[in-house]
Amino acid sequence: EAPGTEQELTDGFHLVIDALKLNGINTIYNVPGIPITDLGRMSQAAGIRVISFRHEQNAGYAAGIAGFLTKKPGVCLTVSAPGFLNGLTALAHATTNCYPMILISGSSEREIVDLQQGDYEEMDQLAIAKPLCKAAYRVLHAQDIGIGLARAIRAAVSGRPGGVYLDLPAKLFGQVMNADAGAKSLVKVIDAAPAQIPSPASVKRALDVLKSAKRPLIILGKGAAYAQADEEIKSFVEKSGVPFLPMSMAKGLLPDTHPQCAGAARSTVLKESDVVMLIGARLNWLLSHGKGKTWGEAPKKFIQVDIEPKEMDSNVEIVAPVVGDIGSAVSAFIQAMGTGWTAPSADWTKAVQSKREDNVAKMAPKLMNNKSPMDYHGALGVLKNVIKERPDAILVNEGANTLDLARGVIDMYKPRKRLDVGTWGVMGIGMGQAIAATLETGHPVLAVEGDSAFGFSGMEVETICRYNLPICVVIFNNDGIYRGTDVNNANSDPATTVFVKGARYDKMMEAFGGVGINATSPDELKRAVNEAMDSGKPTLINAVIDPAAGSESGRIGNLNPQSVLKKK
Ligand code: OXT
Ligand code: ADP
Ligand code: MG
Repeated sequence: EAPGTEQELTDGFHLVIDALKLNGINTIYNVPGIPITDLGRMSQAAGIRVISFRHEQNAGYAAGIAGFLTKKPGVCLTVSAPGFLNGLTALAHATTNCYPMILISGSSEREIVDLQQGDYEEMDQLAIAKPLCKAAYRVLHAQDIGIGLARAIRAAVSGRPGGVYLDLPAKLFGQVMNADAGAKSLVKVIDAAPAQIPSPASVKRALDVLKSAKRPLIILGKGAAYAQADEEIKSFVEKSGVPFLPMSMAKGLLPDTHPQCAGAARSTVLKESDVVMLIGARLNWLLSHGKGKTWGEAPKKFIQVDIEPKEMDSNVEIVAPVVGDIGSAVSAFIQAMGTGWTAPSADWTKAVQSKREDNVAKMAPKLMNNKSPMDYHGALGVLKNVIKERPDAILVNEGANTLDLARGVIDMYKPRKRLDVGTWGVMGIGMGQAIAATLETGHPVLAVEGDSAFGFSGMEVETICRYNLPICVVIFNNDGIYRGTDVNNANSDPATTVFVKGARYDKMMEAFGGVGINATSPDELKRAVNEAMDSGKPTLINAVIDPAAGSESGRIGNLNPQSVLKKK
């Protein structure tokens, strides 16, 4: 070639980075290694925030919750085979929970993998990912990187959001092509999640059913929180005058202290209501599939608002399906209600309110006890006030008793501030979600963790310290799973549910330069948490809980199969 005519070149590495940036993806959650170490380094150099975790599952949970919080796909980047598999649980979790996420994994060479010749970290990753996510794609040529990422983004966020797998074989990263052609090959996704307007007939049908109710109920699910239609949802609920029940991650869409909130009258409203409008909530196990004892004797009519048509009639008949995005649907409701909407009868709303007041009053004294070692309520009474005083802080919550009791006790005041175990009730989301929550929103995080729950992602306290994040982890340390009091009489091994007694998780935080505190009473806990939340320093508080305080599986002990033969 004559001097001055050499082509400007780009390669797979740069095309992936440029494609991400073009689509506004500015954070990657990853664990480095062959073949993606340089992709991480070069992404960082190019201005993308690259957060390196200690285990891919935690990076994956971070990416999933980032998707939930931002409506953009959270990106997790892993190495081949084992790294990919570590990330896959989180991808399946994102899909199950309808969080948009893209798991990008490096992979080994197709020629060797397909002949099963034993490549480094050989695995047919695309085939394995496929049944566990919404869509799975592989890119083999540098010029297809742009379109590959565009497909992944659109698949993750359009319709019902979910997890997408993008397979990038090692060889792709080094492939070169002309820089101009490379730039032209990139695709900026236009309108990745288009509004889906529900049909006017379905809107009218839904309102007619709601209007006909004597004892209506609105159930808000995490789809409603995801939709970011906060003002519309609040206006609709208030205009309707209907009591609302928030599912756990929908808490705060309207404050738990709102006069129409029926969170503290859950059994009553599920049993007694005659018309139930579901907004972004599925009739899965968390709602007893819409039938049985939980729902009482009286016949019930269900209205359901969801973006996924197949969700309708999944468990029981939906008499008024409204298929569309929640923002559009709720706006259409508000419009169609006009000015003549009549609130439900005071008999109903007063009955709900009085049940709620009873339950709140019953709980109040428990929250003020100052026992040491603490019980759940004594400790949670403190944390309830921490969030009340800092409604912008994000609460991450996992465990069994630690989860179920915190969900009831800690009131939420703003949308998308409560992040928990989701649809699978999975342990291990804690540190990943805490890290992404503060990075994506800029708000501090209070992570309330069972000691078992924490163990699934505990090594990420190093990550929290490394990035100096404003996260306060409170471990409800009751020496084990559900309780620390089980005994094994068969041999000298500890009982299967019990951990090292009196463990000091706070020392883990100190090992990495964070603040570690051991709190044995509500007063000590209060002081420590307030200080942590005010200072923003990475903090871990070992909250010593009475090992006998919990119950088997928290509020869902009924799901444990029973052996008729078990010796008592
Ligand atoms: O109306 P009624 O009278 O019924 O009263 C209700 C409300 O009205 C009322 N309420 C209130 N009263 C007063 N004031 C206020 N503010 C208020 N708010 C509400 O309280 C009651 C109860 O209300 P709630 O909670 O809304 O209602 P209910 O009936 O409980 O709702 C039903 C459900 C199903 C919707 C709800 O229970 C729910 O959301 N549950 C989620 C449960 C869940 O997901 N659990 C996690 C899984 S458990 C288990 O599987 C665990 N594992 C196994 C494992 C897992 N999960 N994952 C992996 C990867 N591997 C293994 C393990 C290992 S948990 C676990 C670790 C546990 O140990 P830890 O040490 O971590 O934790 P500890 O238990 O603390 O030791
Ligand atoms: P929860 O566990 O809080 O009850 P689920 O995860 O079961 O909530 O349900 C969330 C539902 O919300 C899913 O069925 C999903 O299809 C739906 N969804 C998610 N985003 C939207 C949206 N923007 N518009 C309409 N429905 C949505
Ligand atoms: Mg425990």
